[in-house]
Order: sequence, then C-alpha cells, then structure tokens
Amino acid sequence: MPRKRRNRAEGADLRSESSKRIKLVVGKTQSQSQSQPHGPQPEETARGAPAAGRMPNKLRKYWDQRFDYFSRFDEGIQIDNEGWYSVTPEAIAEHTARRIAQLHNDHSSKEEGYGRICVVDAFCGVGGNTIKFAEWCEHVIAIDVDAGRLAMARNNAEVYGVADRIEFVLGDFYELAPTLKADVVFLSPPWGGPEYQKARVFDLDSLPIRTGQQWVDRARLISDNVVCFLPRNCRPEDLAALAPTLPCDIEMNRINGFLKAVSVYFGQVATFGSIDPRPAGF
Ligand code: MGP
Ligand code: SAH
Repeated sequence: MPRKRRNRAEGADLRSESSKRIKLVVGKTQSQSQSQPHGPQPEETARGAPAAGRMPNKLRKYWDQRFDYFSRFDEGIQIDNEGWYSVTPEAIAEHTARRIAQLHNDHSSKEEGYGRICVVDAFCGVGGNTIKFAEWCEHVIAIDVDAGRLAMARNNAEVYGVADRIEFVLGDFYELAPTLKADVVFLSPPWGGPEYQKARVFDLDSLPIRTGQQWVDRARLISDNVVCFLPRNCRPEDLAALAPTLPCDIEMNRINGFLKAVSVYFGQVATFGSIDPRPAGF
C-alpha cells in the first residue's frame, strides 16, 4: 500500500534527541483481553451492509458508525467491545495527528522538520489515534495494558500499512512514563464507558484508574506537549486547570455536526493553528 507521507531523506538526522528511537522497558503484562474482536464477516464486508449478528445490542450504534471509525473497516479491522465505544473517529484522529505533526515545522520552509516527531499514544486501544499518528509522524510508541486490544491495534495498523513506524508496548502508562522519551504525549484514557454521558458535567477526578490530573502530571515527565481526548461534558475551566502554567487550547471535536468529544492541547502544540497543508511531496 502506498504511504501517505514521504520524501524524507533516508538516514537524515532527526530534529530532536527525543524523537530518536528508544529502547523500552515493558511494564508488567496483563492477561489477554476477555473480549473477542468483531471484524467484518464475509456477508458484511461491503459498505452499507447489515449490522453484524455478533454485536451486542448496546453496541449496534457503534457498528453503524464503523466506517467513521475506520474508513478501511472492511479490509480486516478488528475491534472488541471496549474498542467499539472508545475508538476515536478517523477524521478526528487525523486532525489531531496533523496538528501535532507541525511541532518541529519552522514555518519558513514547509518541509523542515514536518512530522519528524515521536508521539506516545499512552492508551492506544484498537489503534484509532495510533494509526493516524503513524501516518503523519516519524515514530509512535503505542501503549496499552490490554494484550488483546494491543494485538488488534497492531493488526489494524497493518491494514493501514503503517505498523513499521509503531512500537507496540504492553504495559501500564503510569509505570512506563518515567522511562519514555518523546516530543508529544497523547492521552485518551478510559472514561468509564458510555455512562460518562449521565453526568451533566463530567468530573475529571471521576475517571477510572487515575484522575485526569494524575495522568497529565505523569505525561509531563515526558514532555509538556500533552494532548488529552476527553468527554464532551467536561468543563473548559477544568480542562485548562490540568496544566495552568502552560499554553492551552481546547477543541470541540464534531463529526457530521455532532459533538463527540473535546481535545485539550498543552504546551507548544497549543500555540499553533489547526492544520497546515501537507508540504508538497510529503
Ligand atoms: P459516545 O457518546 O459513546 O458515542 O462516544 P456517540 O457516537 O457520540 O453516541 P451518542 O448516542 O452519545 O451520540 C463518543 C466518542 O467518545 C466515541 O466515538 C469515542 O471516540 C469517545 N469515547 C467514548 N468513550 C466511552 C470513551 C472512553 O472511555 N475512552 C476514550 N478514550 N474515548 C471514549
Ligand atoms: N484512542 C484509542 C482508544 C483508547 S480507549 C483508539 O482510538 O482506539 C482506552 C484504552 O486504555 C483501553 O484500551 C484500555 O485497555 C487502556 N488502558 C487502561 N488503563 C491503562 C493504563 N494504565 N496504561 C495504558 N493503557 C491503559
């Protein structure tokens, strides 16, 4: 499959020390995911095909949006139950990746530094964000505690032809963070399932596992360029308070006019605009 990004001289020095490939210490392992992947089934591989018989009813609405999550869904994409309700829609993941990829672009020469960054995807799930980071950035460290979902992310990255730029790491991001070097950290932690919508205002202290503040503080051991993907019912002032001394930009992420989530950008990545056109030949 032809790659989207190109034209970087082979063996060129990387722009920053932190974007060099690094050796990772893998944290404690988890058992295989209990969930079985739902991929396309033979009678369901065409666009507009009827919903999969294997899908639990409460997940059907996600199945109906499957091509919003992965435009190449019918080429062998795998998703399990948690993956269905957590995966970032492809258009949003693409937007985030394109914005982050500008980090080392000096804007005087469009090609200089463009995309030459290393991104940690701290909660890679089935790979919605990881795949787009790999399409737009030099290197991705994709972490998940769930071995089954990590394997699905790898499979899905292979479908998109970008697995070779991704280092898949099984482990707990909180434990791994002090060992990592990267230019940007992306945080899309579990929100506690679709029930997140029941609260009028989502409390970042109510995230399962650890609070929003704990995740951001941990990410900042790696870089002050931190991007969080969080529930749409978060309050902007709560988001900004996660790193009050850093530049901050908050985005509302919509698909077809429907608000899906919010993204908060901290650090240098908060200071430049939304999307730079891809440099010619990139
Ligand atoms: P949703 O509200 O469950 O779906 O999640 P949707 O399609 O908006 O349904 P509606 O009926 O409420 O309109 C919206 C988006 O949030 C999903 O597509 C995921 O990208 C993201 N998302 C949802 N959850 C429960 C999580 C989560 O736990 N973790 C992460 N990282 N993302 C989630
Ligand atoms: N952005 C992803 C979805 C992330 S869902 C996508 O687009 O596909 C959140 C993921 O975080 C789940 O897969 C869950 O297994 C993982 N997770 C939970 N706790 C974790 C931890 N401590 N460290 C790393 N991953 C974790």
